[in-house]
Amino acid sequence: VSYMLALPAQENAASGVTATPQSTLQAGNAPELSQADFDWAKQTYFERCAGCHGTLRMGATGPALTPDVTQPMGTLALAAIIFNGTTGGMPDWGKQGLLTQEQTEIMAKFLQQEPPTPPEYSLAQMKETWKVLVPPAERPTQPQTQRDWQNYFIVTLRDAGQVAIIDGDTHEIVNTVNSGYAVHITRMSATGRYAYVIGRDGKLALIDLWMEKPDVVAQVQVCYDARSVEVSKYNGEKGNFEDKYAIVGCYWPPHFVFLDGQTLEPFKIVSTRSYTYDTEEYHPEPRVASILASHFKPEWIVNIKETGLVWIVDYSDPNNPTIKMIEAERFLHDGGLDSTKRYFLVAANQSNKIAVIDLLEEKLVAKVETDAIPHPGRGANWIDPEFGPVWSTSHLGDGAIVSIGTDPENHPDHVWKVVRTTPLPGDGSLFIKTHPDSKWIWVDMTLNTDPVLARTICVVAKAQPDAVHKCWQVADYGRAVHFEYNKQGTQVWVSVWGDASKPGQTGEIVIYDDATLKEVARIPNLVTPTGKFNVYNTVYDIY
Ligand code: DHE
Repeated sequence: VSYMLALPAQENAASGVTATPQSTLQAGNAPELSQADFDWAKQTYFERCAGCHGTLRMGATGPALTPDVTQPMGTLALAAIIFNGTTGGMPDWGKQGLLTQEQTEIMAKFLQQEPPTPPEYSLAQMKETWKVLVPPAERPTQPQTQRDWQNYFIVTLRDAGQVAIIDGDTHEIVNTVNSGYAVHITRMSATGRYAYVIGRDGKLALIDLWMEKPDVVAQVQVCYDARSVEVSKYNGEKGNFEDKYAIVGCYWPPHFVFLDGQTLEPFKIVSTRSYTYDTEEYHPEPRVASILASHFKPEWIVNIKETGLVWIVDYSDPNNPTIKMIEAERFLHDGGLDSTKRYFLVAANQSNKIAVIDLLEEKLVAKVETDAIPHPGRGANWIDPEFGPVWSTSHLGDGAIVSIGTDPENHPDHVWKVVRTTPLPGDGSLFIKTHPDSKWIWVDMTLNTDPVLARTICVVAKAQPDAVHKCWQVADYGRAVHFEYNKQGTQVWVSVWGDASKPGQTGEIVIYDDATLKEVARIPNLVTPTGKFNVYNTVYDIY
């Protein structure tokens, strides 16, 4: 199955690239490239490289790749990095067999050219893609299923361009629906009734979980490249916004979009092009990283990666939104709430810091130095036997879990400090998870270069958090990635990425009993299962 992302047809015209009649391109000192090679490299860069290096190649998770950087390096040095990867997280595209030697050289030459700028995307274009398949008036007025729909898991089947809706009680697949390409995350509406599924290609699907067989009831594309979606959750003095609005955060174009929560009609676009928080330099591509809904105010916390600002966006008057811009740290990525939901902790991954935002007072309260490249997902909240309430992250660049004190009231000496570092057998961790009722913290090492560690997971005992309690291989192939608890907090689901072309190794979900750590079930034959979002835990931010 191809998981290629296609740039829209008008991209070529708008960038002015293919419109040029000449057959070779050369910018300044860049090596020559035929038009066909340039077009191939442009598309491949967008699909494989832009996520980390930026569409305009200004750098974020990966370093900047603008001609002033790449031309002095030259074709050979660049091609070697593209082929072999680096220990800093650059994948070995050649060794993995995804690019040939010739293709890595074409890419190396392309990187020495000026980056082409993809087109913008207007509300009118969004509306052309907008479809309401089942209008709100024709949807069920109460759940049509005997199943506990609040215990459904929405599971990304990344390379299939689908999500599976799986019953958390019976482990049966209730339905598999087509979604955007390589779905990144799913968030539930405030009541849990709707699931909002965002594809990497900016396609948003709305699934009604009250249907007997949950299915897509509306869809729309709001950008070419996206990673985040969130819903309005507030219900209080300022009104009831439950299930009312959704927001999608885009990588390209750099903007976020407000949509009607019931129909997905897009109605407001806010550009994030602006100035870096520290040097006040214009940035043409500040991408929208994680978005979280406040539980206390009609607000979304929108993290602007390249400028390092956390925007608190008030959605109570969404056509005239007020935005408070909080200076935080550059390269904001993923994050979550503390156990009281008052504080939001977000990784500034390439700065090796966690920024802490007080959502009641709407200000930055701390920047905490961590190990290399923190990558918390939404993190893990638990009570440390010595330091009280903490929030933890694992890291891509270091084999360690770092725990940060989160209790200003009763543990003021430890608050917003790293109170504990728990070593792991390896680096390359993407996700960590726990549940308030669990005695464990679960952690993966998905991107470790050792294939055995990449499919190994570990648990740390909250009662003895100095070292891991136990590590084991989840499968004898592939990589283990991402955890989610069931609604009861008694079982943990782990994904295994496999290879769809190898029988018996397609990919699966492995389910463990949280009390005993014993395997209880496997859901086999899933194509690259990735993020799993339990309805109840996602609505209430339980992690
Ligand atoms: Fe993710 C969360 C961006 C690579 C799986 N990822 C996020 C979020 C962002 C993001 C901004 C937070 C969303 C939110 O909370 O609103 N991810 C990016 C990238 O820019 C990056 C580094 C490169 C890219 O090109 O996309 C990237 N992510 C990956 C992967 O390679 C993963 C493992 C598989 C995939 O689908 O590509 C992956 N990202 C996930 C998952 C989450 C996520 C499963 C949600 C975790 C959670 O529990 O909340």
